[in-house]
Amino acid sequence: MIEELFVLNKDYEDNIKSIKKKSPLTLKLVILVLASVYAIYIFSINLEQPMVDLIRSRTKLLELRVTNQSCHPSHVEDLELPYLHYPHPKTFNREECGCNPVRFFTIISMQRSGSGWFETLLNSHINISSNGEIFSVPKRRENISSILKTLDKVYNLDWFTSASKNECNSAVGFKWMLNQGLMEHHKEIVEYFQRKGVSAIFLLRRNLLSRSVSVLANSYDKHAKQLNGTHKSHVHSTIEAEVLAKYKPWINTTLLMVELKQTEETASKAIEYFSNTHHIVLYYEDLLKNGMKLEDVQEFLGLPYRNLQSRQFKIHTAPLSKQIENWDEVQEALKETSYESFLNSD
Ligand SMILES: *[C@@H]1O[C@H](CO)[C@@H](O)[C@H](O)[C@H]1NC(C)=O
Ligand SMILES: *[C@@H]1O[C@H](CO)[C@@H](O)[C@H](O)[C@H]1NC(C)=O
Ligand SMILES: *[C@@H]1O[C@H](CO)[C@@H](O)[C@H](O)[C@H]1NC(C)=O
Ligand SMILES: *[C@@H]1O[C@H](CO)[C@@H](O)[C@H](O)[C@H]1NC(C)=O
Ligand SMILES: CC(=O)N[C@H]1CO[C@H](CO)[C@@H](O)[C@@H]1O
Repeated sequence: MIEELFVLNKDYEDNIKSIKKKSPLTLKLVILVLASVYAIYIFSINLEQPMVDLIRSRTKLLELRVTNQSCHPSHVEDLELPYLHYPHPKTFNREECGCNPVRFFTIISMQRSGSGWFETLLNSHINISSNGEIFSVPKRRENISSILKTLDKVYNLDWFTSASKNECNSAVGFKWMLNQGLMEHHKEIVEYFQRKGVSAIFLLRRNLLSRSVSVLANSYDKHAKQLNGTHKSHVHSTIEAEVLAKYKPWINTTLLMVELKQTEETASKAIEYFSNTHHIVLYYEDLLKNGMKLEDVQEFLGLPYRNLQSRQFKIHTAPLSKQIENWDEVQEALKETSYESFLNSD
């Protein structure tokens, strides 16, 4: 805005038309604000204090409107407006990107469902910051007020992780596991998402038996530390993946049936809770098989399309029959149940 006024003085005749075309409202509002400020200056000498306060607050309102007016994006449908934000971070200035709209998102997922990999893909986009599993720290999810305070900080771009981007961020979020306070406080969280225009990205796994294998293998490695004495949940080479995939868990089939049912129910309950928010449901298997799915995600977030990349490698690549110690038993247990299809697909 300052720049525009400067140009106006320098070369009034040439520029006035284009500026008027670009932002006639902004100009009018600037003049209004200036007039109001002047009015306060004149009247504050003889006016009662409440009146001055009223005029001051009016001026303030106008100023705010001017700020937002100047950030009104072009080429955007009205339907999208609730999802476009112009944060004013406390910790830095968004500078030249101050008027680039920012979308807020949350990846809602479960452990061992590909969300770590998915996040590295998103973070390879120059305009996306996905800040990791923020609510893995119990203190931040202790009660709803600490949850909302954390969300406010993330969406105001004041949350710093290795994934934080610069002032030209245009989508900011993090990943949230279903067992990290999301289900307990779903009412308030859904209300927050609706009020603030947060988009939910569900990332789930179709084959819950594969997920169980991954959960067991990951929990085994926590103690076994197979990669030269360090535990890794994600790997960056095929060699590392092969080492971790060598372990074949033995599965307690009684527990397995209970767990599959619980996992399935929790996931569908979560989708139901968030059904009235702006959301998309993705499956890990589909993302692996179909690169186009990543275009859907970027479109959902309203971002310019980019080829997203991750340096992570999938750990379990062999058929399930080769990954489970007591395969015959597991096969027997799932036969003729609604989970039978898990045996045949990856
Ligand atoms: C994405 O980031 C680049 C570089 O920081 C910036 O020039 C561009 O305007 C940003 N795009 C959007 C849509 O915010
Ligand atoms: C919520 O938890 C925070 C700690 O994260 C604590 O400081 C605060 O007092 C708690 N608030 C309520 C209302 O329980
Ligand atoms: C373990 O360490 C050895 C020696 O430093 C190295 O050659 C090997 O590649 C490492 N293995 C893995 C799986 O990281
Ligand atoms: C499987 O888990 C159930 C339930 O915890 C337990 O009762 C049973 O003993 C376990 N089976 C084996 C073979 O460990
Ligand atoms: C609707 C909207 O974006 N309002 C914002 C206008 O700008 C002020 C700060 O200048 C924000 O606080 C509002 O949220």
